[in-house]
Amino acid sequence: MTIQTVATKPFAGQRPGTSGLRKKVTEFQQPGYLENFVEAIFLTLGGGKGATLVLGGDGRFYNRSAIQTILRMAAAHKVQKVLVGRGGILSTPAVSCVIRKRGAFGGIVLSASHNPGGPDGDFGIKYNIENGGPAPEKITEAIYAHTQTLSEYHISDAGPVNLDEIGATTLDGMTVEVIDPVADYAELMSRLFDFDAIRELFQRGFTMRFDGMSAVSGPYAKAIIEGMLGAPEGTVINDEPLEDFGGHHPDPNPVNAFDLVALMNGPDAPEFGAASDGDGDRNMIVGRKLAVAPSDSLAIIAANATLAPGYRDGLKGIARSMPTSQAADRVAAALGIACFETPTGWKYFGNLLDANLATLCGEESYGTGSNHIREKDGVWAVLFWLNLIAATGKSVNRIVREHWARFGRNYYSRHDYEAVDAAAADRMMLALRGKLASLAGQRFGEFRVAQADDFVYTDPVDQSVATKQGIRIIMSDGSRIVLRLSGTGTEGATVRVYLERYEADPSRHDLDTQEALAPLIAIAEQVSELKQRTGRNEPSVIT
Ligand code: VG1
Ligand code: CO
Repeated sequence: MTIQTVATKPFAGQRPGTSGLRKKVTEFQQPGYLENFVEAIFLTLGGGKGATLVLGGDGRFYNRSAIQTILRMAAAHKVQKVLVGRGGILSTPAVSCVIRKRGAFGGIVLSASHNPGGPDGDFGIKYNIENGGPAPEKITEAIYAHTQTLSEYHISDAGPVNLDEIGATTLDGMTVEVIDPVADYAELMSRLFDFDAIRELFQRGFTMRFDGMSAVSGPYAKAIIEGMLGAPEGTVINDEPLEDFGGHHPDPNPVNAFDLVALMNGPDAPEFGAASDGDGDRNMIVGRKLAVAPSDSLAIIAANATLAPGYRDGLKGIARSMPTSQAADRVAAALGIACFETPTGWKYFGNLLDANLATLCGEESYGTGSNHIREKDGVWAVLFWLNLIAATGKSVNRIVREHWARFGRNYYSRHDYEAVDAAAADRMMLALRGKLASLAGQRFGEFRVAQADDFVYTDPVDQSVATKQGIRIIMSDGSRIVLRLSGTGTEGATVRVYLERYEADPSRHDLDTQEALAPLIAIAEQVSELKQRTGRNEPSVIT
């Protein structure tokens, strides 16, 4: 077997977005496209000599073939060892867990998360560093720079590795160890949560439905919730990762996890419903007739954290992405701990977690996690809720209502306008930026704008600065409108409008969310002229 040097060309648009490079499968299938990006990763690392890497993905179409290519390139770059999940399967949180537990140099995650899969769907790749988290911007920028200049890549001509049997083989002198994708992760979970109490809960007849959405979290949920915690068979459904996610959109929100929400609203609802996304890092928590807002879930987990054994000693701090509601801020204030506001994307939490400034992190986009790894973690969040339910004996509804009664309710919604004309979206954002100065102090009905800006984040640990992270229109009562463009979409632009309104009065905690937010929705439209500029009359998705 020999190492080949193959000529390649720079591909336009290989700049990683919010979480790595995400494109249509057909783009990734162009000769040299994946190889170009992987070569750029190795160039950024200064080669792979002697390193141990972790490799796996969410099982979507092209996962296996990409893994074989990456293994042959890793061998050409003299990587010592690659740990790869059986069948090419590793959830995003599991990659993070394995990197940390096995002391690996880094890892490559193959996923386009919640984006649709299949030959006409999306594919993605990202690099995670030694702490188990997504590479920070200076590394992703360096990878991008290399993709734009390199002219060749290196690859072994060895044959394919059998990914379906646990154990070690060699490929051109490099060790390939196929590992159980679930074992390390499940062991970590058993140390964080009170598995005995949750087991008793199920023994007493507690009912639950976990929807794996035919994506990667299924095997984890099945092994842990049914296997280790003794929930009856059938508690975890759609548990087998399929290459096209069964034709569904593996995005756990009330729109795409429609079946689960319908079940939870119906007469046969179990006591607890949950779902995760394509790569297993998101979570949706549902009670009877109540889908818990992700921002509320973060705040509730924070307020009750000490009930879980792994968090018994309390929290150092909480971090949330800027568009996430301020419900967690109120909990942090009550606990007397710091609350950090970061740009969208998990990579911004890494430094805060490493420096032990924050213990819990969350995003409004169904992402919650902690310092146990450096990614958000879907199954972890579900286990946290199970632990809370087991420890308190309360239903999801009661936990949520009591939280609102104590801290007030942050009505919250996100409106997404997908696949809009990219140039029109850019022009809209530009016009908004131009208006910011004049907005301050302006009155809109009951609201007065206290502050209007384009969010800038300075990392408290390394002082790196991220600019243009979203337009914020903050009202004097703390209500907010946030607008930003997605960094994960693969078609045109996706405009996200985030809306938040605080209500302290418990007699007003039963309003319909969209109605409660209606005045802010109207102001967002008036200020952005979104409808006219994008030609859209309503959002594609409301969460
Ligand atoms: C979206 C979410 C963001 C999340 C990112 C990755 O990004 O808004 O909160 O971190 O997806 O999630 P954007 O740029 O499209 O708004 V996932 O589950 O891909 O890893
Ligand atoms: Co995801």
